[in-house]
Amino acid sequence: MHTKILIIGAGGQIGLALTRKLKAIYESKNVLATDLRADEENEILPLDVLDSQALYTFVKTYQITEIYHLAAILSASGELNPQKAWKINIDGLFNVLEVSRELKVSKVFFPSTIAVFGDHIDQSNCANYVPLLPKTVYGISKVAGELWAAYYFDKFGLDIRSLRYPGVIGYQSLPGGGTTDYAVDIFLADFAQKPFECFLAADRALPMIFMDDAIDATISLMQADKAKLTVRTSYNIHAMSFTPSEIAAEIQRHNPKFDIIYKPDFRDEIAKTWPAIIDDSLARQDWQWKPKYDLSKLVQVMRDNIHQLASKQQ
Ligand code: AKB
Repeated sequence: MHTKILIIGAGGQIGLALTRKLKAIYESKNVLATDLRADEENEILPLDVLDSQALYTFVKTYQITEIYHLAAILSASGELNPQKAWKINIDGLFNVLEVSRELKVSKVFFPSTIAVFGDHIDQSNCANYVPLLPKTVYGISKVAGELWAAYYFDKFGLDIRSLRYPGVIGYQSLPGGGTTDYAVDIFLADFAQKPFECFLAADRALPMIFMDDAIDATISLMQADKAKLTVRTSYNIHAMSFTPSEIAAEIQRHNPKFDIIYKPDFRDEIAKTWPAIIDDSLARQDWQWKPKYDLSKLVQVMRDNIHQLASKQQ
């Protein structure tokens, strides 16, 4: 069957970069990017995932075969508005699941996160299958989403695939509302030659991934042989782990004048409940996941390209 892709939440941090890559692989005419608001510059059409009728009509009209459902409220924003986060993250997913079941969409991608874990796990090596006891609304909604994904696979045969993203760092797009956003903002401060005020504690280690690796992981999982996939909740993927003081030190190797000040706020409380390193051996085994970027390569590529993001801010 001819592949026709719908991306929901294409205007977000991962959505913009993923849309670009999918268009390069499948041709622009076969990739329909949508978000709540239209965006002519990025060829994004308006579609509200909470409007189930509009979603149904869209999928039917364009004979969509694959959906990447990226629209979500992230951890920090979710704590500020729990009801809204629950509504968007859960009702939105349900609409995608139902339309995919009814119209027999062949594959669906649903992003999960390191926020599904709680502070009871081994934070230095968190396995794929551990009790999931998240401390944020975002984390709770993603655990529920993972379980619904597995349910739709078991019950209706819907081929829905998922990754637990670490903090995603890229120069292609701005993040918004996450606890890991500091790791993008730090490069904007370095570029602007300003001291960086960090909302996490100096020694708060978290799993992180460069955008290109995150996009490659997403597409590799979606292209993987269905028979090889053993995880139908969500796959852990790991690339690197660092603290704010470690990334600051790496930036200082390039710019010795770079300065960081620590002012931990409620986001540090969120980060405290997340693992520092996650064990992604199932992803490596089932679909040969392997990241290309470590901390030193990340800092190099971010510093070389951050002007692109800085110009979008103005
Ligand atoms: C967040 O910080 O909320 C996200 C995530 C780790 O899922 N970047």
